[in-house]
Amino acid sequence: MSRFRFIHSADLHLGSPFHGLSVKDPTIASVFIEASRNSFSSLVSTAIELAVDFFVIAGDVYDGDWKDNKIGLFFNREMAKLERAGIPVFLLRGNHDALSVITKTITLPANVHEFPTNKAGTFKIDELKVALHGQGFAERSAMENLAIGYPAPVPGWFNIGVLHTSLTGRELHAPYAPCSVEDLRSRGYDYWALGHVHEFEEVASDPLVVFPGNLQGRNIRETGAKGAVLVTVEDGRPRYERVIVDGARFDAIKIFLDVNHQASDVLALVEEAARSRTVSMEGRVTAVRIHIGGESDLRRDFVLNKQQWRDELQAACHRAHADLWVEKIEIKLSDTQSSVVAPQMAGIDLEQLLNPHGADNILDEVHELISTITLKLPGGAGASQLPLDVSPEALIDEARQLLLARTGGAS
Ligand SMILES: [Mn+2]
Repeated sequence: MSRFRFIHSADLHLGSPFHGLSVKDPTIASVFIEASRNSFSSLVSTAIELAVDFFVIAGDVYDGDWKDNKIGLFFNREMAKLERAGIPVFLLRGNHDALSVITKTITLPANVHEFPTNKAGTFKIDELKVALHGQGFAERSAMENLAIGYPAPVPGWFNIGVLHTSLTGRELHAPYAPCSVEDLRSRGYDYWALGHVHEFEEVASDPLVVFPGNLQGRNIRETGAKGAVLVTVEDGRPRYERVIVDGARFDAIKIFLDVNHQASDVLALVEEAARSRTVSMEGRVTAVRIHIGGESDLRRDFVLNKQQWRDELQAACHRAHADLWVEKIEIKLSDTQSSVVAPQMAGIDLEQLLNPHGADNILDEVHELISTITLKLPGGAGASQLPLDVSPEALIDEARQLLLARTGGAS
């Protein structure tokens, strides 16, 4: 009986800028900032402990070009640990670390084998009778179907396709190297090691087509447990298990209010929801976004006493678990009918004045201002890439609601 094991990982996004967490405690913020490196180190340690036969990385090792060599030095150090343990690495470039994107280099150890970017290439591990086929990205954007250009399988060997792709389209992910599961199947391989999509997904079972997801959630859109997969191949048949290596987590809590809920009920509801998260946290520091929806006269109070509510909701989370931190609070409440009173202020119809449809020129001005500022930033980042936590629309709406609440009106 032949048996071997390998790690399939993707989307390390080393050097990814961290934003979106407004937790004031610097120790907590640093847990999240360090997490992407720590998760990769943890995966490398696991691979060495398990003495896997090889290690696959299906793209996006780096989030983008390096500011300096620090991130390259970190990656080299981890690769060298694998080299000393006798574990070869098969590396593919994705859209974030395409050949044209990464301009700096650090010489990697000899155990690291990089797939070509001009055409599909094959690496063979003779003693295991394993062939790995892959083509990395030359440019940030790869609009052609790369999979159909992959070579025929090596007969009688275990063939692995390594590809960075969005397949036929995945929500929140740019459409790169588009292809169908049928295209993959047509290659006749035994396992497809995909990358790009940050959610873990078993796309197909025959043959196995897997997105391992990223190693560490980077923002509120990347919730839940994160890691790679450990693939065990016995007599040519692969099976996998997830290897969870994240060091910090994102989660969301949703509560709905009705007219009968008082302020104390809100705290109790959030605390109860927070308690239900303590198992899935698995001991990780967790940043949680709290969504409050429904119909309630507390809406104005949330607007007027924002900081006090934030602190109370944080306290409710801490009553459930010491490592549960409020990432952000989203209030989507509507007033009850009885409380709607039009604001009157010296004959000015404030509500009309601050009408959301009248805010269009304010929005235009804000966008213009942001573009002017971004052009002056180093690197000349486009305004669309500005790492704002909230959209200008949301900021304007918040200001509007605050004004209306202060003057006693509804919005
Ligand atoms: Mn990608």
